[in-house]
Amino acid sequence: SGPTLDMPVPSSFNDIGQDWRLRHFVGWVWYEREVTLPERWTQDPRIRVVLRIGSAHSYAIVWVNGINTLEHEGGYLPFEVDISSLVQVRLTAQTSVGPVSDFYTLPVGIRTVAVTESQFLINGKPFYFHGVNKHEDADIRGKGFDWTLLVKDFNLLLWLGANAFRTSHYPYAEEVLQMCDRYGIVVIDECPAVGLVLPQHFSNMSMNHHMRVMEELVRRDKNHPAVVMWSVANEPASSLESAGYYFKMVITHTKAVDPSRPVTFVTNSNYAADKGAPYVDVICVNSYYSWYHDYGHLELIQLQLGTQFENWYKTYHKPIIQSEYGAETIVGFHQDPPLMFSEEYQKALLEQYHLGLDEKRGKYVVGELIWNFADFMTNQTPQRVLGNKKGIFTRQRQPKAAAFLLRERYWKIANETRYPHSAARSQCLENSPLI
Ligand code: BDP
Repeated sequence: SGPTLDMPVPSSFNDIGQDWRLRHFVGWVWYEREVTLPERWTQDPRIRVVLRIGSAHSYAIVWVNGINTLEHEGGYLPFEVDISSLVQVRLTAQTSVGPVSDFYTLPVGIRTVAVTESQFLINGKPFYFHGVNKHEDADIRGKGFDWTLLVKDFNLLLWLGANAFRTSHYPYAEEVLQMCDRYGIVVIDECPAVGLVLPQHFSNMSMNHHMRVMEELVRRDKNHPAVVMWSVANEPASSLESAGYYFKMVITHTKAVDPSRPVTFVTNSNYAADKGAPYVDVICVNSYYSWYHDYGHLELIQLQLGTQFENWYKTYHKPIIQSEYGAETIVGFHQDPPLMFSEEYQKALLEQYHLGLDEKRGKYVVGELIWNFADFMTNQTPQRVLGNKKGIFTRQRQPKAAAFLLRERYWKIANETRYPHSAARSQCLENSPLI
């Protein structure tokens, strides 16, 4: 009928979006839904088809196939209407082009992905990842799938101007990838190989299992155009001798299963010691300068980052993504000059990283993914304050100061690099930095 917003039901449209006009809106809203009925329902005249509304507040007018069908006053309580005649009308229209049987639709997009010495190309054009790492995590819900949370997260990604995320550190629910396809968010799809740190993790048994997992991942996600690269692991002990053969095999196997996409793993090993890096298409490197290393020394970040990038590039001549960087930040902690754990420190650390990234952006650095999109729960350790607090949003999805900094940066990059002539298609897509 026109522009619409994605709106899971039940949920609060006041809370789910980032548009202030909806934050306090009270009044008429239009809710639209397309439903496919089983053929039998529409063909057998003895079957009554009843539309039941659980509740709609407070005055509702219901149209079915464009026909004003029912009005109801008063929220909270259910009401219903017999729509048998309406769905039969629709069937007649559909059968005029042939018999209709039960079906489901699978949207498939077409695009190409390629990697050069210094570029990541989507449809032949250089692409820069400006995005986040995520987790499937929220208060109470934990890892459980939740449409309301998912739509909120996508609204936040659009608000932020992000065009990409990595499914750290495991495959996410399929609905997440469906959303990425629709919203134009690019995905680095990661398998659950996190914590490969002991020599026995690189055994043949482990390797064979790893290959099977990659097959399963590719089989499930290969039809999502949003997926542009596979990540076979996060922060393995890739400097171990046995890691060389291991990653050669796992990466070669993944490429054989899907020859159309680049393959990587995310490293935190030293460039000179990493045995897996020769086999990846893109170097994805995590570093926590001024957090786990030289903590407190923000002034060293640019130097360290520059050295990191140059060392990796001169060794491998492959495009590089800064796949993690960040700082623990307790929302509401303020300190100036900045000290660790304050919102000011997170901002200052990001600023220094961005200066370092901008030095190499457009040369061979092809992306940056902040750690992390939102605070998330972990087991308790002396390094964690009720979980990991490196989110730019809190676990309740409210922005810390750094979120505004990142938003300005991502939209600036999006406006520099977005494809021209991309007309907005609907309200939910209109803000997508990718299309
Ligand atoms: C990185 C890991 C990530 C952690 C992060 C951190 O890849 O899973 O959450 O460190 O310590 O090394 O915050």
